Amino acid sequence: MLKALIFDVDGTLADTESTHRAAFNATFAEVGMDWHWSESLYAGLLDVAGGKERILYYWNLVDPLEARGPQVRATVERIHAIKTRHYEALLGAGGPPLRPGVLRLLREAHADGLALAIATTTTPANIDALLAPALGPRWRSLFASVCDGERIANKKPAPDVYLAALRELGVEAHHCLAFEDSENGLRAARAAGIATVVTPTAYTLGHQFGGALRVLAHLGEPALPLAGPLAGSQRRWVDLAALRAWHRGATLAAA
Ligand code: XBP
Ligand code: MG
Repeated sequence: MLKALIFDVDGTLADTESTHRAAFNATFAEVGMDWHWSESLYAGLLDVAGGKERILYYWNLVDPLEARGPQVRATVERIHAIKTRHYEALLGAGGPPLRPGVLRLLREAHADGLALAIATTTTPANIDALLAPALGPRWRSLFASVCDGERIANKKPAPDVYLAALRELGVEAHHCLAFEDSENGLRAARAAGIATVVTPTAYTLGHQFGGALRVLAHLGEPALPLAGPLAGSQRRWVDLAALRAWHRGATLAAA
């Protein structure tokens, strides 16, 4: 029986990585670093989950000697705090909307008594900056669990953040569905034993999604239907009936 839906944030709830990239570049300019992450470079850097880890990874690429200096960790923390401030300011000025079907499914699921959770690699302040405008200041009350990048040691593709969400939900993996946008995210959710629906973004279209329950352009809306009907139905947007049917199929296949 399906008891909970667990959502990734960046790329899944909203297509936020262009805003993250702009925040990183605004930070590098502010602190006087001659780094600039282009779309194509950033798409590759997204293989490294976590903004702090991404900064350190890139630093090792461009200046491995300096990247091993004694102050590097403190400098990365300082840069990342500035980046988070830029990201919050960009979202405050009008960030990307929630992706098609996300708000509708959150509301349908919550009304139907399913538990909702977030399992993300991003910084907690970023979740509020994205969801408060979209869901209101009391957005947190919609979710039984919010597990973010600062609460776990090993980021995606490690399963840690999903295992933490399962523990907080008090639900077993086979009673859940996860929603992700990236290969790392899919791997993390699958490693935690959770059947996963993938909705890639332009940054992750080329990723490998083997083992996904479904890979869809987005979750769809009556006003913004998918290009074709969902497999086995005439519906052109994902609703609870479709999720329950897919979850039943995954459960039978695993039996
Ligand atoms: C995506 C990430 C994050 C963001 C940047 O998280 O990997 O690192 O790219 O945010 P998810 P931070 O897809 O798991 O939501 O700079 O705060 O890490
Ligand atoms: Mg993501």
